Amino acid sequence: MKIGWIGLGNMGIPMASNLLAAGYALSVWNRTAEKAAPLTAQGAKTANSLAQLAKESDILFTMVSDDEAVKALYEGPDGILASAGKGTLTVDMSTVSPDTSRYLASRCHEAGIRFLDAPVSGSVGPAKEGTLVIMVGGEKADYEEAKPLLDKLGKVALHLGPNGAGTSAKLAINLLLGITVQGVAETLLFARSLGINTDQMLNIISESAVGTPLIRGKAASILADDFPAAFALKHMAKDLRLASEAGVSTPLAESASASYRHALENGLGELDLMAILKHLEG
Ligand code: NA7
Repeated sequence: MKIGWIGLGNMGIPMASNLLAAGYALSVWNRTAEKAAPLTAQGAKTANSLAQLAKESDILFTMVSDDEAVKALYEGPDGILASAGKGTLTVDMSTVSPDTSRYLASRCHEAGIRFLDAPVSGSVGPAKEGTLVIMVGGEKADYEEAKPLLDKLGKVALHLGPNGAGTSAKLAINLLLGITVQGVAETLLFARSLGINTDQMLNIISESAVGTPLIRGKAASILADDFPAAFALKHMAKDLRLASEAGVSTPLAESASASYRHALENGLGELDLMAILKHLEG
């Protein structure tokens, strides 16, 4: 089975690396070709073009920024729809709107190409450890075919229903993530205003019923006032925007969405989403 991987950003690199480490042969392609270097050092082949990779792969993973990026890969003149052979199984692991997943699935099906939406919960740490939570929409048989590979990327890979079900679940879990991180930031600033220092407050949160691995995992970053992207704030702003487009009443998420959007406008998009704290500090 020939495996192709497209998208070598913060998430794509460690994920593709895990497939290589598991012994799978992999060919990769990224818009910015230099980013493939750590993977070629690990034994990956690089494709000369997106079209070549799409043509040669039996299973083709995409892990890129957003709806526009995924559509560009599929619909471009030398893209996946134009180049992949009939029966190719494509697995889009990017976080995009459920409408985009369903649209691309239907374009793929018209072309005789198979399509799974399989976005992940978990940032760079779980991507490196292979402990992501993978949410899959599409045909059950296609899911079962992809599952041995997905199991190398995540601790769980769940089939949730037809195309769009994976991306729907992803927007739901990130709605909770966005609200939680905004809530932690507000809590710390509230406590600070009342004279409780951040170190003490983080300790209290960690020991309390609302202490979670997420919050404990952000503590060092918060205390150092240093926010390298485990999950970039720009992606959280995107996910809450996509959630709001679903037309469901989510008052807290809408408020958090405005907050992340303003932080993005203030130039914090490339930092970790926890940098929402910097934004709220003003
Ligand atoms: P990053 O680190 O921002 O990486 C984004 C990747 O997407 C990177 O490989 C980009 O290529 C690629 N990209 C972006 N736009 C395009 C277009 N138009 N065409 C082709 N490739 C593109 O994101 P993460 O790895 O953190 O996240 C990936 C997804 O997981 C995202 O949906 C998150 O919400 C969750 P580049 O290297 O810039 O050439």
